[in-house]
Amino acid sequence: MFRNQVQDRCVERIFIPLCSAISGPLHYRANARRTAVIRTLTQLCAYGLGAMAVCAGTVSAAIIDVAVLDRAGNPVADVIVLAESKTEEPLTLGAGQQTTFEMDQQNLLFDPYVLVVPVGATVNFLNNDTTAHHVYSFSKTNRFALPLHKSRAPDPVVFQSTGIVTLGCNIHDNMVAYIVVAESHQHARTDSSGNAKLTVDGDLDDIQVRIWSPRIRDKQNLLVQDASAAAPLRFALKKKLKPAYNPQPIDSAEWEEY
Ligand SMILES: [Cu+2]
Repeated sequence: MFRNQVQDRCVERIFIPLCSAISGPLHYRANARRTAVIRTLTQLCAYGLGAMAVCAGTVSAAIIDVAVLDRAGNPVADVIVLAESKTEEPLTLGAGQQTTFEMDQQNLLFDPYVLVVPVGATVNFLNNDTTAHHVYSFSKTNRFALPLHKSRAPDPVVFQSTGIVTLGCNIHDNMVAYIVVAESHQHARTDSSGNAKLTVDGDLDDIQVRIWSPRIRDKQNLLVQDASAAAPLRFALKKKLKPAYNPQPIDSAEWEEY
């Protein structure tokens, strides 16, 4: 359970009734003053309980350092780093986290090339080209097609299963992009130095870290390590990377009759 949820539930179920009972007999004439006292007491109690919970290890947030290197020892940028549950209970989406995203189409390209969303997220497919696109996914877990759309926006897509979704367009073979459907909001991306900081909520013993990139050819078991905040996780890839994404934007006016 996340810290804010713990605090909110305790405030609602325990401290507000408790503090009301305490402050009631004080016979404050001014209701406003009594309300202020209750508010202060509940806030102090909630923060105290949150700190106690963290100290007791029932909730925690840790930063996991991750480094990804190619087979020559060079850093690999733009690798997606995901936290995954090792138990049957999947990680949960933290309160207030983003659940609606956009995948744009412009200059006959998808933008972004790689989009990471939590499972259950809604993705709106935009079209900023003057031509129509026909987006599809043949991915096992999230199969869909968005028939020709130009000025009319297609229905949003809700991604119900974790996994990698490969997007294509039936009209423009060059168009490709990926949607990584993650267990939760807990993910990061390596920078130009091949490093990422992954913030993880929960018990690290129950969490593993997975890396993914469309460039990586290594076997899946080499791409997962147990979470650890004690030392950086170092992923040393063994197979040659696929070429880096190097899109060639095309003026969609050339395709306007479609
Ligand atoms: Cu297209």
